[in-house]
Amino acid sequence: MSKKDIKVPNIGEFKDVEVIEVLIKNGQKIKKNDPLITIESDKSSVEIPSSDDGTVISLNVKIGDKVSEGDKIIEIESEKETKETSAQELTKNQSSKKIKKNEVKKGNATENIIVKDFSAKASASPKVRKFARELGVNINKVPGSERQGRVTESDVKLFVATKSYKSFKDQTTTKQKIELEYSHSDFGEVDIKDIPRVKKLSSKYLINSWTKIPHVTNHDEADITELEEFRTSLTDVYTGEKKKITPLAFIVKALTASLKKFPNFNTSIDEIENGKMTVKRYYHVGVAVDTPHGLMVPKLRNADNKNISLISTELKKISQQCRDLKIDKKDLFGGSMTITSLGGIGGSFFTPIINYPEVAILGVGKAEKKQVFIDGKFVSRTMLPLSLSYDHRIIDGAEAARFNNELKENLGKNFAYKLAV
Ligand code: CAO
Repeated sequence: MSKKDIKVPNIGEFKDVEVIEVLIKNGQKIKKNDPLITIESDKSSVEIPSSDDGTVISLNVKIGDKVSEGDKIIEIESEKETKETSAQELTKNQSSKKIKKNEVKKGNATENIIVKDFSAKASASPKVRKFARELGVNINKVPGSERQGRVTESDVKLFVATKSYKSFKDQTTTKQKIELEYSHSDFGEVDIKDIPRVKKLSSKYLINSWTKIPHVTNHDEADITELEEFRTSLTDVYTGEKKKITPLAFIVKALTASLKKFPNFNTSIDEIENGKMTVKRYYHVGVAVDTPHGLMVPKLRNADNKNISLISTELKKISQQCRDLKIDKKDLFGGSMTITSLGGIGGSFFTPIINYPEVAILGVGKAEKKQVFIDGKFVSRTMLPLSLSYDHRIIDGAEAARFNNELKENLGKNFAYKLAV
């Protein structure tokens, strides 16, 4: 047994570049050429493979770190006798498809490093290629979202949507272009900063949603007076201390109950042209989390089968994982419907953008005490602002208003969630 450091080899012009994926864990057995990390420059991304077999005993990089040649990625324990580990050991037999390997010097050790460059020949299934051809799209220009840049049908759709938006924008922003003839710095001092990676990634989903989905937002208010009395009275049975459960856990529960009555809200339309929609039988509620890196939307899986305490615990866990960039990528996909709550920050109504490919999103504002006219007199009630945006292709305004009524019922004084703490 011997210990060995695996370092970043010579990677041409990639210097001080960001780690965007860590593909291995502590304790994991790895083989020579297994991908360890993915790094990304402005133009392309690169997977760094292992130069040896062994078991990972320490992980020296995390997502967001900047690395250059010679930086230690991991330490491994090898069963073999120690051999000199160097970039020169990297072999040419990388099984993964090479997409482009310019930027790598001839005879250099990094020949088998995969450089993904979108101008190179795309990797895609014959079905996806046919689909792109039918839409008149050059598949080699489509950025692939799968590992090693493989292009999926959704990537092609997103590419088309983004292009249509761009040409629409080009046609409609002539005036703005004239204004942009001036540089920002013509008017004073400015700083140029990198747009955070999470924001860059989410922008394509936001544009896709905004340009493809005809959004409508219904606003309403739920009377959560009794819910708030109940929530703030909760104490831990063992310690007697107040339980720290925010209204959001109750809203998740009320939402899943509403989704069960209104299955249209738990659907996705992948292709309106083929006349099909997917009705989900699961209830995975997405929750928008504000992180220093940008907005992320992890899913609370099977929220219908979980009690309020468990939902609250999981909510804290997944939001922290997002903030630490430790969330599994898969946990950001596969949702039923999303809740975006600004209740802890402030504000009442807003117009949330649907988290594509879902068909609805619930915006929640800050609950406030208000004077409400009930049975001929004003009474003080705690009112929660709701902003429900929906895809008008599938959901009609009347159905949305009924959905809000159901939601208000589930958050209201006959709250069934009481049984579910
Ligand atoms: N009305 C009144 N008070 C509320 C409330 C509401 N609707 N929602 C939360 N609060 C209170 C909580 O009870 C908590 O009070 P205490 O400090 O007294 O315990 C406080 O506000 C802070 O709550 P929180 O925001 O930390 O927790 P949460 O469970 O409500 O939210 C999370 C968790 C992850 C959703 C939140 O931290 C967050 O990131 N919010 C922002 C989401 C966002 O950016 N959405 C916009 C997307 S569109 O760009």
